[in-house]
Amino acid sequence: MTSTDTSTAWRTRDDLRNIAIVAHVDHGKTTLVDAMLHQSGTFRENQDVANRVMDSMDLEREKGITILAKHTSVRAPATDERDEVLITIVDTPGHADFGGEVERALTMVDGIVLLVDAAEGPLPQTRFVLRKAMSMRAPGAAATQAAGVEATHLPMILVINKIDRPDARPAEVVDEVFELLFDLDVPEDAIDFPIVYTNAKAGTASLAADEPGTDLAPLFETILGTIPAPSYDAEAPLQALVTNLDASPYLGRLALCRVHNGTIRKGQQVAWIAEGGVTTRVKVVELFATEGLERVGVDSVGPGGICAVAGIDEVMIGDTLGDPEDPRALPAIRIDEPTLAMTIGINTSPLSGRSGDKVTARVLKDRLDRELVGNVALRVSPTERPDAWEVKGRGELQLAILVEQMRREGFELTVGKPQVIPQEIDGVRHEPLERVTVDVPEEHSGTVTQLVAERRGIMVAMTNHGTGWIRAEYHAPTRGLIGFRTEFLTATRGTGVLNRSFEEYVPWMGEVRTRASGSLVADRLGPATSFALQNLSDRGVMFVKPGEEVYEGMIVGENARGEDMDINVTKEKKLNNIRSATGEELVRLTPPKVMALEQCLEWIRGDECVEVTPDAVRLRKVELDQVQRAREAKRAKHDG
Ligand SMILES: Nc1nc2c(ncn2[C@@H]2O[C@H](COP(=O)(O)OP(=O)(O)OP(=O)(O)O)[C@@H](O)[C@H]2O)c(=O)[nH]1
Ligand SMILES: [Mg+2]
Repeated sequence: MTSTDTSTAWRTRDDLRNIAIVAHVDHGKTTLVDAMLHQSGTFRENQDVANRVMDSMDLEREKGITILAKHTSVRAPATDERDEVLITIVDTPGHADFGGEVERALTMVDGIVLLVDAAEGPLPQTRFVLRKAMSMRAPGAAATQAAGVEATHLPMILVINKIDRPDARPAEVVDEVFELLFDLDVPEDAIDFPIVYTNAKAGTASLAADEPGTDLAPLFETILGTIPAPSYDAEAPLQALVTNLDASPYLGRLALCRVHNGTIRKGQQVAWIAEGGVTTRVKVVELFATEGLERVGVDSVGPGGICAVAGIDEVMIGDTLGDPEDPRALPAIRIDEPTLAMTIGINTSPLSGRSGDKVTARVLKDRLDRELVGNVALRVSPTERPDAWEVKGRGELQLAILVEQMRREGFELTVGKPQVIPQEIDGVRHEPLERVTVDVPEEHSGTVTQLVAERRGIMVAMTNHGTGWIRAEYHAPTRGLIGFRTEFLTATRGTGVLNRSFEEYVPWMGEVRTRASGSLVADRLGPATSFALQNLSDRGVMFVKPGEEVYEGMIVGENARGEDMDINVTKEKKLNNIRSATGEELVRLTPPKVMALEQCLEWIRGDECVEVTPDAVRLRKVELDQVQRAREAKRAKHDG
């Protein structure tokens, strides 16, 4: 911070609080926000409000997970002791692939609610978000620093949620959170935080694990008492950090800002300080604040406030809006580097253009560029091909969600296998390592450890809760974990639970095992026949059903043996007069294995890719021509 001489100018906005709710996936963040909205009188009585109302994107509702961090605000009514307080709550995603959203959200707030499931306890993403929060200073931290206190982390409240679960073990889970904090080596004052026990579904909170609550009042009071009001330098000029972008059909791009110092006013001229310090004078055309789930027009937003600004079409996340007479940039938002890359190109299969209307390289590039604007954790770079780009992100799910969204918009794409992004550190090649937590029935723990070991994973911890289930933690390279989930579920007969999160970069770990099976590859164009599929069924598991169009180079099944095999699935039975025969064959045919897009991306090998269209997801070889492919395979073998 620049101000060293103005310790007397620090003020606080006691009428505001800004918090982020962070947790591992599914621990109940969005459900808790629902309850907070309901109990603060945000909705009209008997207003019909959807469950998990903050999960407003189609894909969020379908998958039941939060993908983008979003904020809302509620009012804590005045009491005898204090005036009304506006609490802005940022709901964040728990899935590790969307960690960039958490990093972004933390730049908007002055404290966190760390939510932990009362039965599951801390999991990899709990660790990730806690580590982030513990390494971040609140925007007003300079104030406490000016008062002689070194604030090195965001203040927090621990919420133990799902206290109603029959297998809840709140006391143990609290201990596990303390262990986690010690393990993260946090400063001593970070260990001192209040604990609230909640049932988010019922909307109750209590300060004691064994006393059921009646409403969320204890949580609201704890937030007001623990999370510091935003502080600001009363003598500093306007400084607002752009923490997110949105689009309005009428107003164009909206910059979501956290005001750090000064006041931003509708109609005023501000200095827009972009990356690299490029400063432009722009007008605040419209200014909005958030009330519940609505955006409402306002005339001004003061320090500590969160607002949306219209009028700056090219604004980006991390930019600062400042005083034109005295523009001062705020520190940029730090986002971890992407760990995974895949190529996305136009659809080059013989069946291209059958269902999508967005098929050219130009529309594809435009779409990817647009995605970059709001998605801080993604990067796009050119490849040697003019019609394909390398897209980098944090994980398979994040990349798969992008592809799924584009597919729904009418795109046809060719998507390559996700590959880890190595990093050169001190001249040595490094790769991402993840912390993997598995919960499995005791009898499967040996098999799982062996599977992880084959992928160069090492067990770092193991706990037996005495319930017949084991929790084991491993360190394993991301490279080895691509495609692991499917194998893990098979090994545990679908009972196991697997969680992963990025840990650190480590020196390249050498070769890792990938899928053991080969591919069954169609050798010609045409519809698959039940006759051919029936005859080939002993070769392995089929992915296509009779009548489905296939082409040369398309993967139609998984070979039980290690190598690829070209097969003809279009072969017709020699015609005779007994018509009933085909009917019988249809009945006997095992149904094809259908994989979701994400599974497909995990399943393919380096020389394979996925064809994605609005109507179909097909697996294929990168090189479709079988003669060419055989030649390449021979050469690869020869080269060792
Ligand atoms: N029994 C019980 N279930 C709960 C409670 N809170 C949430 N759930 C359930 O837990 C599931 C996940 O809830 P969400 O609110 O979507 O969890 P989340 O933390 O927002 O998940 P992500 O955003 O994907 O990380 C839902 O089925 C909720 O109904 C609770 O207190 N008790
Ligand atoms: Mg959520």
